[in-house]
This record gives sequence, structure tokens and C-alpha cells, in this order.
Amino acid sequence: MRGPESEEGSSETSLAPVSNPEQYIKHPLQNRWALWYFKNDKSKSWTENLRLISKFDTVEDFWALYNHIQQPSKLAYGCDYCLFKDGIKPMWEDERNKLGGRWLMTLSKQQRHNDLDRFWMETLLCLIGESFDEASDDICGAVVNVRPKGDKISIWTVNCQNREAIMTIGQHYKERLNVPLKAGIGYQSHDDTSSKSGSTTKNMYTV
Ligand code: MGP
Repeated sequence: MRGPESEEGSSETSLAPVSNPEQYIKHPLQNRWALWYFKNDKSKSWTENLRLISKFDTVEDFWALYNHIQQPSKLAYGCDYCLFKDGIKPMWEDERNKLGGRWLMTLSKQQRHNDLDRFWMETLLCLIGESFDEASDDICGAVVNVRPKGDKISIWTVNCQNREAIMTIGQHYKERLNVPLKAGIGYQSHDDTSSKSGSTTKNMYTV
């Protein structure tokens, strides 16, 4: 029943319920995310070079941030972006990363122009859209490294022993990016990556 104050002709129209709240309320994400930037300043330590840019937890705030910052292909060599769930630092040492690993995609130099920005945007959308079903809980974050030898994009997960979740994530991810079937991607534990002596780390899983 409408009260007398909302009857036609009432002067208190500002109290009338909003007919379409969708228009005014931002769309919440399942998680709050933090975007980090790494700038390679040789005079500083690795951790000092890592800076938090901003956090967001709505679709609208994600796009506002995304549209405001440079695309990875415009960054200088040695720079990274990292998108991680709020509370997880984008480093091997974090509690939620130390037993984990990453799906790693290494791009050729030509792919900087053709694929890098598109792949990174798709990676961000996979994360904030929780695209990996229940395995989304295993996601810690994603990183893009801009490097002269070839750029890298990786998705970090919580535990390198969680084979089922890791395979679900890898398969979905490969499909989303439309990576050619024979060009597989590999998963490596952070333990192996951080203690590697040569230039390659062995894959625990591949898709
Ligand atoms: P990188 O930036 O991940 O890859 O690691 P890049 O530059 O392509 O080098 P490559 O070794 O893979 O060919 C570069 C270096 O940054 C590492 O060797 C570490 O010294 C340091 N580093 C990278 N990460 C992700 C971490 C981290 O999580 N913690 C710490 N302490 N150092 C890191």
C-alpha cells in the first residue's frame, strides 16, 4: 500500500523508492582485488620496487582503474603488474603463495604487439569474474612481466599439490585465451622457480 506521502501530486517525491536500483548500485565482485606495480630500479631491493596501486571490489571500479593505467605493452622493460586477492602479497614469501605455483605463458617478441594486452585483459577478467568454478578459490593472483627476452603472463595458485584445481584452471585459461592446442602452457612450483639455477624450471603440469 502506498502511503499518503507518495500519492501523486505530493511534494515529497525525493522519498519515493528508486524504480531501477540497478542503475545506481555498483556491481560487486566476489572478491576485493589489489593491483600492484613493479618498477625495476636497480638501486632498490626487489620488495622495495613493488608498489600497491589501488584496490577495488566492483566491476565499475575495476574498469575505472583499468582505463586509467597504461597497457602492459606500453610499460618499460623490467616492469610488472600484479593483480592479487586482497591480503595476498604478490610474492613467493606470502603465506598463501609459499606452497603454490603458477601457470606460465611465455610470449614471443612479436606477441607484444599482437597478443600481450589482450591476453592480460582476458586474464584479469578470468580472475575478477571467478571463471574457474570451484577452483577459483585456489587462485591467488596473476602477474605480467614485461621483458626484452619475451613477456610473461602467469596465474598464481595456492598449492602446487592441488592437481585437480590446477588442471581445471589451466584448461579453462588456455581455452579463454584461445592458445593453439599444440602450444601448451606449463605449471611450475614457486619453490622450483625461486631455487632454480638454470634458466628453465621444470613443469609439474602442462595443458
Ligand atoms: P622475475 O621478475 O619473476 O622474472 O624474477 P625475470 O625478470 O624474467 O627473471 P628470470 O629469472 O625469470 O629470467 C626476477 C628476479 O626477481 C628473481 O630472480 C628474484 O631475484 C626476484 N623475484 C621475483 N619474484 C617473483 C620474487 C618474489 O616473489 N620474492 C622475492 N624475494 N624475489 C622475487
